[in-house]
Amino acid sequence: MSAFYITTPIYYINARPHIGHAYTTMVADAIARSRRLRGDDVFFLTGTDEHGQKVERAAQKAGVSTPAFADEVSASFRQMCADLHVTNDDFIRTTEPRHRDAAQAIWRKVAAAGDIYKGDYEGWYCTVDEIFVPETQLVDGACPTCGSKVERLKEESYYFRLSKYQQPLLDFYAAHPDFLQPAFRLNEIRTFVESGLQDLSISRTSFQWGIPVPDDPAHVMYVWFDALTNYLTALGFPADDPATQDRLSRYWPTVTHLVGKEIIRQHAIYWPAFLMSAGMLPPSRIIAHGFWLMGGAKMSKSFGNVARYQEYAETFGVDALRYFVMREMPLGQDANFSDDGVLTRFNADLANDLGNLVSRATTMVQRYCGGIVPAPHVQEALDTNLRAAVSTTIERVLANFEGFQITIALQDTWELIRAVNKYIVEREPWTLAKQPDRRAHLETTLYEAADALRVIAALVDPVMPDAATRIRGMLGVRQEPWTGLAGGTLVPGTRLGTIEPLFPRIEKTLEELRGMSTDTPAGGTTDPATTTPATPATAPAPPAAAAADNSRISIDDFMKVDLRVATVLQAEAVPKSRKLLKLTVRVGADDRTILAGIAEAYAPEALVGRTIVIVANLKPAKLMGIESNGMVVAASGDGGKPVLLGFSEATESGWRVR
Ligand code: ME8
Repeated sequence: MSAFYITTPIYYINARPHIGHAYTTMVADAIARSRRLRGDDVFFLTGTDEHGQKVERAAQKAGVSTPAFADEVSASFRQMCADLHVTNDDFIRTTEPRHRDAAQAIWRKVAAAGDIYKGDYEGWYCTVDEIFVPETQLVDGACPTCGSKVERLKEESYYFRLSKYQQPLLDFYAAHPDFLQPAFRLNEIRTFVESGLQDLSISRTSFQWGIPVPDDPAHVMYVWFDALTNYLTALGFPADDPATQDRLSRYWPTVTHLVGKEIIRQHAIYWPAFLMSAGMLPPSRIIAHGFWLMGGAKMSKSFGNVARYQEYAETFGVDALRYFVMREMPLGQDANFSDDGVLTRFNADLANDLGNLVSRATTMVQRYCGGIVPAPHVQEALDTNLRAAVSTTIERVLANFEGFQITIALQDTWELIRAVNKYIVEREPWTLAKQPDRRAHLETTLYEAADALRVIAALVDPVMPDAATRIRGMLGVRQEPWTGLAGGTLVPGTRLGTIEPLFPRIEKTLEELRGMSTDTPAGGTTDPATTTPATPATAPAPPAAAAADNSRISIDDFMKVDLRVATVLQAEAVPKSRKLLKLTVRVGADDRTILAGIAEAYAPEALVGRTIVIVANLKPAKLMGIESNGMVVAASGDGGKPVLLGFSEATESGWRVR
């Protein structure tokens, strides 16, 4: 049994989980499940990264002690795992004593190697990403990664001799071309390392919420030094009893770190260098995935445009959410998260393709064979082709899971689902059932369809474990390992279980479904400190949890929002939308279309000629198939109707509002 260790990043606890965190965790879960199905000895780790200044500040803001704050938010990530049927074997918190011991032990090893020295740090620091930003990389004085304002730091600091590891890292990359996937990421990292590495500040003295540096408690460790060690803590490091040694050598360095692309540097440069210094081997694999975007921007708590997983899981089901994210985002690429996208995939792929197949295959065995799987009798081209498609799909899906290409594995599976549906349509069992002399064909068809469905259930199992279990329940079969998975092994005579609809089609529009405006992301929250590109003027007030994330913004941040006086030229209702109006507005010399969620408060004709205020520099967003170029600004109380901004003195269209 080969050992397979997979990790997610440990998540910061300055905000509650959103779809981005849920995504990485669900993908890691699907990979872990697929490896268990293959018979591997899997260890799957996730957890929370709890130290650092921003957590200290977030707790202060929430008016609770830092440990109490950490307990509460960490629990919400643990809950996320349970909610999303994630099968992690451990959940690590960096505030646990086992982790403090591990981080301090690594520090001691690195110090013993002569790679830590004391100096003074002066420079820029991004508290949101917890990274030091060289002056040359600042973008308009802000962090190049998240756009937040950086802080000037001047303090005594311990340094790690990262520069010493430039060549060893390059040698390591050369010897391990699969170390970082997708491959182009390794090229980027190589180029970065080749351009020269500076020593890294790895301690702070200006706050207390961290792991004390061994023998110098005035310093706490830089959060990344602390955080990266978690991957070893969970294996029992630094204990050196035989059982822990055994565990360590079993799972390390054969680990797969699944991370978002923004933290590749920490994982592909710092982490291997720390380990090399400590006399340990670098991790064997890093898989970097892309970002979920919403309204064109990265979904992120610091941008305030986050979708919460709970609402999607509630509305569509956990399996449908798991399916959507894994089907929609190919490894390494960015993808757009939209309500429309989820609903479309639900109805097309789950209700139509898979749901129909399950319903047809099982009800026909019920109807024509008394609920007992018949034996296959004939082997015509149609049947052998289907069997061949089943075998090829098994091979492809297993290989794609092994290569972490879950999206492609799902595409392969759906090709098979469609092929089985086509096979049923071509054979027309409902016609065969009326022709007693064609009973052999009828039974063969029903057998082959049910057998292929059994295989399909096995192939979707890592992504949609509940659906797989339910399909198996209907077919009257048990979960089977992927080793030995093959077509034609369904035992004739198997008695079907109770048939139930798998993914009933959702006929309602999203608006009807959830009593919401379709232009509001289902789980979207607004953050008054930031602009939410796709959020209409009538967005709900942020929930308390999101409010705790807000930080005050600088005048520079505010000035990024281009508010302008505009005149409404035309206004009309948007078909099928309760809340939206389509406005044509003039902003200076420019006419543009804007969708506004104000239909419940204003009749279109009452708006024509009116002077309003718009956000002019929002990225365009498509709502109900119409591109909106900007956002109308309105005031609204809790649950109240929006009230458009206007002026009591004369203004001109195009004037800036600030
Ligand atoms: O970076 N799209 O924690 P974090 C896809 N504590 N994935 C996303 C995402 C998005 N829009 N937003 C977040 C940290 N993620 C550190 C990690 S590891 C030793 C320390 C996911 O709370 C993605 O996996 O900011 C990303 O890398 C991670 O959440 C960042 O979580």
